[in-house]
Amino acid sequence: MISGNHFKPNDAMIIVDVQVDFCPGGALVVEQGDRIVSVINDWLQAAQQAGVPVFASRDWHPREHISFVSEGGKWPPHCIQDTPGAAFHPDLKLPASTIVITKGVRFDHDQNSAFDETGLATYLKRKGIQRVLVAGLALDVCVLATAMDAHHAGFDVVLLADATRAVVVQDGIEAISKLRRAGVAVIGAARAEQAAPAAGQETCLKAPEWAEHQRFSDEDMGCDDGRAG
Ligand code: VGL
Ligand code: ZN
Repeated sequence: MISGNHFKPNDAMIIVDVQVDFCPGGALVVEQGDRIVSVINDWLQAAQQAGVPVFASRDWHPREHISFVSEGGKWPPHCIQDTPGAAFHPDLKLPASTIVITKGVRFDHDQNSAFDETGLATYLKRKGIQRVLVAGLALDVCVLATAMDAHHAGFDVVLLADATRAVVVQDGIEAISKLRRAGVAVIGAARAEQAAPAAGQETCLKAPEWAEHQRFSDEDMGCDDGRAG
């Protein structure tokens, strides 16, 4: 269970691209992408109870977007504006107050990060937000870019490791390493209390369930608890 005391007063949640096309059966499948939905719903419920604002980004490409293989990009066509694949996952329970961030609409470059030319950092600062909790798809692409940009914009950042999955699992593990090295707190749902660790307390994380069959180094996860590596 996730309770309101996992939040601090100036928190916001950023749910990245939990869309049909990134889930099994979609156009750009993230393996187990759908499994994060119930985990995120628990966080969303707790966020609502705590009065924590929720932001949800969506990839929202024009047809023939430059990120598509046909245009010299690296991805199959996905999340095309107003198609069923671009919809949020049907089981995702976004609060009515959710602010949607639409990205990937530009003709000149892709926007992996929810902060890329969206004005989001400006808005969050205006609202006094100091820390963002980030979850969603895909860890190695848009979640990584969003969490990194949030960090560079001066926010404290928490990645919810059980509420994300990668296109390429190994790249997801590298994304976690990179984020940790940058100073992002990485927490698992089972250790949700670490969303608000005591000052100076070392974050120690088990390998998330999705990566348990992979080899984790101590550096990836912060400590060796016997499950990792
Ligand atoms: C994403 C690949 C292409 C993502 C978006 O949301 O992570 N990945 N476009
Ligand atoms: Zn895209």
